[in-house]
Amino acid sequence: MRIEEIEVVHLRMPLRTPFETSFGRSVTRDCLLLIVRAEGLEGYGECVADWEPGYSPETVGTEWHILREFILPAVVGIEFEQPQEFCQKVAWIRGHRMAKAGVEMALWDLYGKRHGQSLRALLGGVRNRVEVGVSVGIQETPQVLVKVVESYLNQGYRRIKLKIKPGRDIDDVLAVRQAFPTLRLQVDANSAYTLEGAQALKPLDDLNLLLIEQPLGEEDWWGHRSLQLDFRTPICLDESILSLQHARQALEIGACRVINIKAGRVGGLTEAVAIHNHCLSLAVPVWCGGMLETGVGRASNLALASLPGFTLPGDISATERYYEEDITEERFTLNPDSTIDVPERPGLGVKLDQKALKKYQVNVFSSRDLVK
Ligand code: OSB
Ligand code: MG
Repeated sequence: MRIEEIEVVHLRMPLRTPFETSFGRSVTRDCLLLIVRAEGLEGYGECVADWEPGYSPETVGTEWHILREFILPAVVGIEFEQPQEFCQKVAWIRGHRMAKAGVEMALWDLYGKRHGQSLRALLGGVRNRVEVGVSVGIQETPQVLVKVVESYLNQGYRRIKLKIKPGRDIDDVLAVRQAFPTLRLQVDANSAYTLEGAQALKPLDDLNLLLIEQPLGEEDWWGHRSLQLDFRTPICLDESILSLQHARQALEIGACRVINIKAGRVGGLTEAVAIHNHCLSLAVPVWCGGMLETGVGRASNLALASLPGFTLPGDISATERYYEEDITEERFTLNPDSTIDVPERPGLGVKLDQKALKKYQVNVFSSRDLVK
C-alpha cells in the first residue's frame, strides 16, 4: 500500500463539563486528527497530545512540528504492508510518541479496511464489549463530588476514578467511599506528590481502592517502589511508562502492580500490545487509560481493551460524557452492565462527520503542501 497523502487537522472540541486534574482545568480538548490516503481508502488516527504540557511534554504544537517536518516526509510516498513497518521507519525520531501513535493508528485503520478486518480482530481482541468506568475531575467540594459520582452511577457506570491532588485527596475520597461503600473506586494523582508528601495518602490504604495511579513524578520509578513497599493498595503507573522497556523494569523493581496502557503515551498500538503481552505473561493486570479522545481514539481504545489481559475497567466512557457533538458519526453508548461495545466494522469502524469536523477545525495541513 503506497501512502499518497497525509492530512493533519488540529481540532478544538468543547467539553460538556470542565475537567480538572492536579495539573489544571480544561474546558476544551485539542487534538490532531490524522487522515492517511492510499489506494482510494482513508485511514483515521488521533494524536492525543493536549494543548498544554501539563500531562506530557508532548503538545499539539510540538507534535504538529514533528509531524510536518519529520514524520510525514519520512512516510509519504512509501510502500507499507504492516503498520509495524512504520514504527521502524520513524524509530530514529526521538520521543514524540503521541505523534507517531496518531499516524500508526491511521495505518491500522487503513490496513483493516484493506483486509476487511476490524482492529479488534487484528490486535487479537477476545471480547466484543469491554468493561468501562468514568474518570471524575476535581470538583468544588467533596459534597459536589459525591453528587457528580452519584449521577454517573445512575447512568450505569460501575467503576469510578477520582482525580486527586495535595489538599484535595483524603476528604474527597472518604466522602465518596462513605456514600458508596462497595463501589469499585480508584484514584489518580497525575504525578502531583513527592515521596514525603505522599505520606498524606496513607489513610487511602484503608479505603479498599482498586489502585492508586501515578502518585509521584513520572521519572520517579524508585520512589514508586518505596511507596509500593509501604502501601497494600496496588500502585498503578501511567505517565512513568513510555515503553515496553519501562514496563519491564518498573515491574522488575516493584515500582507498581498494575499498568495503565495508553497507546498514545507509548508510541502506538504495536507497543501497547507488547506491554499488554508482557504483563499478561506475568499475570499483572492492565487497563486502558483515556485522553478524552474523540470517537476516533475511542474506537481504538475499545479495540485495545478487548485484549485478554485488560482485566480492569478502562477510562473509556460514553461519548456523551465528553462531547455534545463528536467528529464521528458513531456515538458510543453505555450498556446497562457498564460496558461499551467494541466496533465490529473493518479498521476502527468509524466514519467522520464532515460538518462537525469543519466546525471544530482550527488549522490543517497536508503532505501535499510540503516543499519537496
Ligand atoms: O491521567 O488518565 C489520565 C485525561 C487526560 C490526561 C490524562 C488523564 C486523563 C483522564 C481521563 O483521566 C480519562 C478519559 O479519557 O476518560
Ligand atoms: Mg492517569
